[in-house]
Amino acid sequence: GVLMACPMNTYLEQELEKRFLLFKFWDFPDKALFLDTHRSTIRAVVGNATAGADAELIENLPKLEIVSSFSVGLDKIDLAKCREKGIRVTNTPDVLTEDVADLAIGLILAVLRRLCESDRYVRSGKWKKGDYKLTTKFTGKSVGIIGLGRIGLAIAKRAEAFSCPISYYTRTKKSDVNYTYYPSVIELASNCQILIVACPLTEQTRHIINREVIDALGPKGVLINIGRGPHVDEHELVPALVEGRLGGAGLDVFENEPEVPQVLFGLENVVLTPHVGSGTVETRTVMADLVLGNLEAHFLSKPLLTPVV
Ligand code: 8YV
Repeated sequence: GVLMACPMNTYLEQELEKRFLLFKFWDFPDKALFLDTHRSTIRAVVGNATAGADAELIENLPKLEIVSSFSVGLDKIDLAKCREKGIRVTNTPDVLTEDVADLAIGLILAVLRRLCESDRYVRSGKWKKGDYKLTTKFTGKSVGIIGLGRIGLAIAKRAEAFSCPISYYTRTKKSDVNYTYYPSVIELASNCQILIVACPLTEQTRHIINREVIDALGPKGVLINIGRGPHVDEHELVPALVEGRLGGAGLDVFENEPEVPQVLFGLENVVLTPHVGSGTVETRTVMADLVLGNLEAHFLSKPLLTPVV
């Protein structure tokens, strides 16, 4: 049996149903009863950025062999517990890199060139009456990236095409890139106009965007988050945007998504998207095939396609 942790993709769900005895966790409101009944049947969990396999679920599934995540991010999986118990873990790296990087650039352009506000301006008929405000140029702006993994590098490559000087923060300096390195997020934020969060969510990166970083980015600075909501301390971000202490933000992820702070809905210096970085038909299909391929490889005792643990 395979347990799907939450709804994620219809094609994946259908294909899992064809191959396995599929349990959809959300079909069972009484989780304890469900686990009592099916604990010895479930050998795999399919999770994503919303729900994965925490210590409690793992402890409740004694026959669990593999957690296959429909995401590159692994923050919803207790990796230490999986290692300890010999449970394999896979994710979906590489296949979504370009879409996420594309969205990061899209959010920058949407915030600086006020694309969403402009669209509302035309639709509402205000153009006929009006006096449209000028926007802000993207080409040549300095871009700072937190996390220079696959996604960070893909964003850098795109920003280079916009003639942007690139700088970055990672725990250790990269020897194979020519971008400017800053050993702290504060220094990075002080030296760039657009700051992009593109690192994994860990204990060390939770609230990596705090009051100090927001102040360092400043009233002309723009924050882009295509990582995870908890990278940003929203209790600091929201008032900074309201008071104009931060110039703007393009946010694809939120601390308590799908809950989004209501105050943001009234701000024109903010562009909000519903965690859709990898959300194209093309990419989600390849991600689903990767989840299926990993499960198939595991159950045939073949090498996993994208193993993490
Ligand atoms: C997905 C993601 O949104 O890959 C990740 O880490 O956040 C996303 O690609 C999500 O897991 C899809 O359900």
